[in-house]
Amino acid sequence: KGQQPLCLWFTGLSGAGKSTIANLVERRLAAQGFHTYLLDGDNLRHGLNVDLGFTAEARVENVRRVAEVAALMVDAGLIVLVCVISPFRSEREFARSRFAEGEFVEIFVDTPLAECERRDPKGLYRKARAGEIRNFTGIDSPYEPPLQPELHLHAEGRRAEQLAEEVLAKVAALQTR
Ligand code: GGZ
Repeated sequence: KGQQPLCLWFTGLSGAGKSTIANLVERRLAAQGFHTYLLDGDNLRHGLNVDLGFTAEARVENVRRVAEVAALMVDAGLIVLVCVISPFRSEREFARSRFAEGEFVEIFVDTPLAECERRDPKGLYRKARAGEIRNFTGIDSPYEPPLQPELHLHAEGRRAEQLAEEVLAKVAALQTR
């Protein structure tokens, strides 16, 4: 049986939970027999995007490359999960433009900055506050929240498993159309 290829585009602040949720979703989809691939911004920055930093220009290029790679993978029939902050609306709209109608699913992992900062899993917020890191999203670099995402995950106080269920329900709905 065929699968409806999709790009599940997770956007949100550093520490919002994008990768955690996407990993849970991917595991569940794989267990259901779907062919998937997870593109994680943080990992891609060690390879494909190793030449890019965090200026606005670099982020634009980062998101452009990730979108193009995701589009190739969707073309190959995969369900691609993309985790990048992708802070600018215009770049997310560019990403959307690379896919056919209905193939691009923008998922806003909406965790308030205060909560991301409390978690601070890599100590990056602390460094940004201390001025040791410049251009940190939410501190001294902007994040433009999606206005009409396909899925808005109100993530504060909810478990990642629960949020993954919401994504899986969306994917299931899109498979039966
Ligand atoms: C934001 C930064 C920065 C700055 C390093 N701003 O939570 P993480 O650590 O593991 O993932 C973040 C990752 C962001 O890369 P993206 O490719 O997703 O960003 S973008 O879409 O804006 O191009 C974070 C870490 O890199 N990181 N410095 N200054 N996040």
